[in-house]
Amino acid sequence: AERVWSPVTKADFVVVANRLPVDRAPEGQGEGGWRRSPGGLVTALEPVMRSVDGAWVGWPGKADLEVAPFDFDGTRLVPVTLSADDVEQYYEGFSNDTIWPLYHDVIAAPRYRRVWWDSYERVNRRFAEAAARTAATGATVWVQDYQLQLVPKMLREMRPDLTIGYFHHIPFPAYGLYSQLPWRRLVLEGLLGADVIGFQRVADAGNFARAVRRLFHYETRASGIRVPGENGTSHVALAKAFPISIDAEHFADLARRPDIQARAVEIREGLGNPKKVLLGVDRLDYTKGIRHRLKAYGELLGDDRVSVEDVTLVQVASPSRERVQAYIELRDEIELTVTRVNGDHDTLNHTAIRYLHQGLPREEMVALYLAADVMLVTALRDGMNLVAKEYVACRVDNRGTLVLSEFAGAADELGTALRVNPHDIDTLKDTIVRAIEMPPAEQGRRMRAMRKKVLDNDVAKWSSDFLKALAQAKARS
Ligand code: GDG
Repeated sequence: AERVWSPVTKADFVVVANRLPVDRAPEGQGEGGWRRSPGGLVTALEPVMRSVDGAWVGWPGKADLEVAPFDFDGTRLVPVTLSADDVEQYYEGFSNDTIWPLYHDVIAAPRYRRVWWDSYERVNRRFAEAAARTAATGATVWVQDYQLQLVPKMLREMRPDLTIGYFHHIPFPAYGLYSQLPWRRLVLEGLLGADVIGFQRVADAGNFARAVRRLFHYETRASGIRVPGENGTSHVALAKAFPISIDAEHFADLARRPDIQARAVEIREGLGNPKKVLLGVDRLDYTKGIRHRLKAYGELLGDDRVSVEDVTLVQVASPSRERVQAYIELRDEIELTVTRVNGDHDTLNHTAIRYLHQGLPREEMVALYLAADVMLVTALRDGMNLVAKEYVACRVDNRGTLVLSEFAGAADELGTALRVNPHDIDTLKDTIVRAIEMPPAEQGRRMRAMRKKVLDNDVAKWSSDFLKALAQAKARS
């Protein structure tokens, strides 16, 4: 049934995320000029949003865009306006050039700039205020990710009646690195405003709890941290792992579609029918280990351990954060490497690396997963890595080999992948060769075990586990 929202209707369940779940649609398309954005979080929360009186607070994705709250597909969307300066300082600056590199173990050097921090605080407050205006009395609010770490505390102060959850999609670093952050106490205090703080891996929750003990000496018991509040009050913040996942059944359904299977065959033909297709799919990001992967593959060609006649690597690098300097430099390095490897090894009929700096439609991604004999996930640090789980979900034929970095959260669950340390180029090379040569029976044994994991632990289970923990927190207080 259609719910009718009036401007004063308050929501019992509110998601707060950097981005709204919609993008501006091209002229004449979409619902009211908007269309659902393809992101994973949107799909993850869709079933939850459908079942409750939900609202979603977030940025509409374009600077200086002022839009009144509106309804989309049964959800109330509450836009938060960001100026061009906010985008530069809060988003590209503090979120993506300070927190992102610091939390991914300083693979790139974090930049600590006070004006960025000021903007981060200001914008976090704007999100908290929008959430406070939107939430009904006693509502549950679920804050998403590292752009909004200060929101839980701000919101708790504005609205002590709310139950507040926070989920951290990226790693939480060891204290030795975290302690670099000039605002390390303020960020922890921000997060500790939540009743449940969710992380991808047990190790992330551990790093967080250790940072809290070092800086605040709060009492911790099991996963619970007692956080003192105003005048003698306190609350317990639960810091725990809730590994995120995908809509595995949806991916498997796509992979069973005859047109998509035909497309997979066509892709292989287009590549000159190599014996083996290797695949990498990543946002173009320095955390993903794309350079290490290209280095290993290039050396294998140079050593004559693989031949371009037999093997092709398809690398999809979807454009990302294109105004941040580290990403501009990374793109140049990767494109130089791709050109060099291809220049050295291509023949007129075969290419070593087919490189796409493009976002592809979901169906095309699934066809690629089906076309790939070996999936290379060589992240240097990654909260989870959903690409690894998508590949597994799509292999309804129980074939294919996943090479998976131990530095990706997915490695905790996908124990029968070929695990690798991507910094160790020689072992990475040996592992790629082993994957290329893996007999079908062994592929099947490993893939079946991984498929069971991913199908049993899908994204619906992730959100319901988290929300159950949040409901228990509510019951306790
Ligand atoms: C963050 C954390 C964590 C990529 N290129 C295309 C495309 N994609 C899709 C993939 C996948 C998603 O984007 C990427 O998710 P990942 O998990 O691999 O990585 P991040 O973007 O860094 O996500 C990560 C995640 O949050 C969730 O918590 O796992 O660790 O860094 O779904 O398929 N999709 C399409 N075309 C592309 O070209 N359609």
